[in-house]
Amino acid sequence: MGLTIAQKIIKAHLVSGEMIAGTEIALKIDQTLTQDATGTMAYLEFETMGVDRVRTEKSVAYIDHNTLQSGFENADDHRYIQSVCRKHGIYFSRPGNGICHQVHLERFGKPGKTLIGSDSHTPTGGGIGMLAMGAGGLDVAVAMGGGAYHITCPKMYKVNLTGTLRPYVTAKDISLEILRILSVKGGVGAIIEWGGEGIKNLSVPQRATITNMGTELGATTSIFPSDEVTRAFLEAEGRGEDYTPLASDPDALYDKIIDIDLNTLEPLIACPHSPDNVVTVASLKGTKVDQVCIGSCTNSSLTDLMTVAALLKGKTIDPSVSLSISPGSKQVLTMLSECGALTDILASGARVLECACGPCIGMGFSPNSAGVSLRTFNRNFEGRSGTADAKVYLVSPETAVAAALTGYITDPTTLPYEYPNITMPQAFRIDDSAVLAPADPDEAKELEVLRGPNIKPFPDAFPQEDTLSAPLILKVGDNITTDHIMPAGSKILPYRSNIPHLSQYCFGVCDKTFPERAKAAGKGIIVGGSNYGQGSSREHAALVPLYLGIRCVIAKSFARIHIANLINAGIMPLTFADPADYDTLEQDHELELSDIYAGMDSGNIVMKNKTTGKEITLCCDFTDRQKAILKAGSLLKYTALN
Ligand code: MIC
Ligand code: SF4
Repeated sequence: MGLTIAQKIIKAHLVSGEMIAGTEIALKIDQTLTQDATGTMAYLEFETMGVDRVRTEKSVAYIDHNTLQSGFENADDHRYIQSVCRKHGIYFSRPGNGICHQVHLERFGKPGKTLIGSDSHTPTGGGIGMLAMGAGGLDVAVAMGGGAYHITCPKMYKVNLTGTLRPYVTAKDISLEILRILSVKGGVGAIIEWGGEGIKNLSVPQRATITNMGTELGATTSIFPSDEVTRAFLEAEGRGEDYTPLASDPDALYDKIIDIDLNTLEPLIACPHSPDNVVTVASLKGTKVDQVCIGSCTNSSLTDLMTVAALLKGKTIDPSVSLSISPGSKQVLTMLSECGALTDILASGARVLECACGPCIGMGFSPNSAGVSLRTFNRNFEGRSGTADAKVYLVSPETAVAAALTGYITDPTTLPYEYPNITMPQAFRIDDSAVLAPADPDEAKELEVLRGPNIKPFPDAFPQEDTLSAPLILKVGDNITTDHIMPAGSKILPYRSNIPHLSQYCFGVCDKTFPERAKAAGKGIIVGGSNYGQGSSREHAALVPLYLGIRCVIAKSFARIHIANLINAGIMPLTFADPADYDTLEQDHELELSDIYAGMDSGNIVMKNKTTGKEITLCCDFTDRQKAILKAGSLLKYTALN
């Protein structure tokens, strides 16, 4: 039987397990990346493992999230990460050099290799045929130490593209279309391979927009073949030698096949507050817009921003709209500047921000009260922009410009301007001076790691006991994101290495009393709906509840990275045997789970609701390794024991 692209890479990296969907496999990891908001914790975890030098082919630390530096915290964390990198063999991409996924694609990604990153949008690397996956910081730390990455072997989905995109219809619209078809849960447990003759006309930056946003489907990752388009990109980056061709076998089997006809695709828009809440731009025509933000790891490539500049050239934005543009990397910004496109952008009235995540993670540029903000980003979760009642819509750069120019949601295909068909350059401008190499091993031994006062110890691990008696502290609904559990934004993000401080904001979007109530109870259980923990890879969404005493989360279903983070932190994730039992549970019910060890082996744990007297069967599907992690109390403890 033939293999899919992902299966070929999995086969070449399989350390243990068999390539059977739904079973646990362990993969050798070639490359890792971290960003600063998750990186500080990941490097603290790496340090406790006592490994001198990373054992990957390449590990890179990026500073791109926490760049506001409104106090000493960010700068201290950057200095900590820089010093850890120099000592332990990790490349360090300085603040200002760009967003991790954009820079990694430009300078380091390689077809056929495995990459894990402590950021959920690591699948961006699938745009050049890498098997690139988001992971919790601890999993990345283990991979840096040479350990394998454990995942559930995914199912294989294929999306076939036919036809060609019409002017003003873009790769972002393809991403929104697949979200419309599959929803934010539709990719859970699957890898999505993109193919069909329609991909021939998609450049690597366009492909990377699609694999980046595949994260919002809940997919393990998304991947394109490595073909002549990939070769052209790598050659333009001066890395032709990194090219290897990669394609699926003609008789490869897929669990699902979806066809999308590019000829008939229209500009699309995701409405508040979910990336799969997709309608046509035309259907919202005339909605007043207050703010437009262009950038993020989804849409900040040179081709995206050259298109934006060409559309803005010689025009000024509507006076009622505030427009920000954040280039994805120093390479993008430098090239925009050298060809004069930056001048066109500035002349239009746009505000040019740093090459960083910026508004995407609520680091500045929050909308006005109840403001309508059109963003080229990948997430529009409630409150993420920093303005609680803002209405954030996700769009392509073309639709963003149309709104900035007119002040209203406007279908860009109706603009009276010829479409600027910008193609990728033959050669990018290469300057790696903002990537600092690590010290050589002899010098490294003498180097000191520099720690600031914002770095606080991790919460204690709690080995799973055979009985758990605890109250239900919080009950939430479907599709709870890690932005609900552990919000980010400019006030909170600087404290990613300070769990006690972060804990005051836990679940603030859902219930501001949660931290106080959880702490007072000392031990607690959370109940959630389906797809609990979707979104970010932040392990803080497990570590902070752990600090507040949460020992178990019971949900209808979980998102992939978050369930791994819960287990790594020693919090037991369980599902309902009968989802209707969710309705019988209420906040403050006293719950008791007994014979947990036997239940972990049989797959069923019985929970008694001591308040109502009802018995509820809960399910788990833990591997032996996961059981051992929970019994040890955390992956760190388990790693220390083995
Ligand atoms: C995000 O887009 O939500 C983030 C911020 O990049 C996160 C990482 C984090 O929370 O630090 C992600 O996607 O994993
Ligand atoms: Fe940064 Fe936004 Fe991309 Fe996350 S989604 S890595 S915050 S740009």
